[in-house]
Amino acid sequence: MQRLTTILEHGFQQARAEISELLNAHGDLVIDDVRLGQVLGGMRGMHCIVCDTSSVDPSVGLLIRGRPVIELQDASPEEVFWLLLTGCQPDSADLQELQDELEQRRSLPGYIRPLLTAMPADSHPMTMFNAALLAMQHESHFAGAYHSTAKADLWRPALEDALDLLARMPLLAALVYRQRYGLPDVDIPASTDWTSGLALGLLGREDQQFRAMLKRYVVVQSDHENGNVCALSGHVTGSTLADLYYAISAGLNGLAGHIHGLAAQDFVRFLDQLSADLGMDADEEQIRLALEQRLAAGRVIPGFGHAVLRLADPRFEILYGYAAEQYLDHPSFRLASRVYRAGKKLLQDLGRAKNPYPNVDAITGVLLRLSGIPQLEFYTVLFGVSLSIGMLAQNVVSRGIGSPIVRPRSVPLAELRAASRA
Ligand code: CMX
Repeated sequence: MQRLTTILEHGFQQARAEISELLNAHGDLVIDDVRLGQVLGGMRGMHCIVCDTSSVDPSVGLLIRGRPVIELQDASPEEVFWLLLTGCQPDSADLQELQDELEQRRSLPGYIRPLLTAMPADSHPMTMFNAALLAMQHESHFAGAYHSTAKADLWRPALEDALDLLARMPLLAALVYRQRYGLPDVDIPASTDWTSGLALGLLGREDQQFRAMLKRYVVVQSDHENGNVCALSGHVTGSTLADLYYAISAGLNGLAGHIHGLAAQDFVRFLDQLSADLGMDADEEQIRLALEQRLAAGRVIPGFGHAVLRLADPRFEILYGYAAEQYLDHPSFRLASRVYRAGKKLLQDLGRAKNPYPNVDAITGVLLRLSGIPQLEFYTVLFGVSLSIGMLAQNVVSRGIGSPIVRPRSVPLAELRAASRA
């Protein structure tokens, strides 16, 4: 990966020089203020972390290296990984080299299968995936090189770990899927590209439509700047100079929460409850009543709202458009579409949620199920596989630009009380 390392070396040198100049000349410049509401409100909206791979503009949505995600919807995960890492599009030789590299690195260590077999048969697939990923920390180049490598050069073994982890994601996800649901092994030929390997490993047969869906699914969810719980957990852990296995595992733990990555399975579960109670033809008025009952019981409506976005999530729009092309008349898709309309209208009328639109988790589970993956609990694993692409790139970049250990201050409630009286 000579060209990739040369691009990164050059880019990181420039970024380090720029950071040092900014710190020396403008270290005291005020770029944001911190409100009491933000401290009590989950640090919402604070500008306090550097992230170059992508940004989330409340009124535009996800920008990957400045490009709206819709422009990249037909790219491959490998292309997007390169773009996230370097800020530039790979040419065909770059892409081929990356694909060859991933092919060489993709096999899983022999201890992974026994480890998964030893876990309780009804383990959550996300727990299995993350346990296996963390176990592979044994293979970390970063961990091995730490004591003999200058801090400024740690991005090199971090890149090795990132390439290993990226290469292994499809086989690992497929192994967890097949093991967890008692499915026979699938032979994935050595020359299979990243998306085809994942698609074949999951479905157990070649299917171009499924592969195309998965490619788009992975790409639109490959990064969402650094402030989301998953990426932030990975960033904070990586900032301690823990290797990428620990960092990605930390991020995946964050993703496994109900109001983050588990929302996709929860949305489909809600659809199932709805169809069991009211039938597949439930109309928008009936759905609204069911949603109101859910809110009255103090529960969230999964798949709606967003902490940053103030428009309909473009990731939702892209995948919704794709699903509509394939499944417009399917009863499940039609029911989901009525839930999108009823949920949005209800949240708009109530005016409490700052974003009343369905988010990406409202469509991903629906799309995966329609495409042949009926196991709801597995959806978070696929979200994790996708977001890991961004987390891997972010962690390499963070080591490359010398991001410091993250250490904000916490505030006792009494201090806020006192400040409010002053
Ligand atoms: N259902 C019910 N209430 C909701 C809601 C929803 N989908 N979305 C927001 N609200 C409520 C909040 O709980 C909050 O209530 P309180 O004032 O009582 O605390 C109020 O509306 C204002 O919240 P907000 O500022 O609009 O949203 P937050 O930044 O606090 O939370 C999020 C954002 C995503 C956690 C929230 O919208 C939510 O819980 N959604 C459902 C779970 C979900 O779909 N998560 C996936 C998010 C997408 C992703 O991970 O990328």
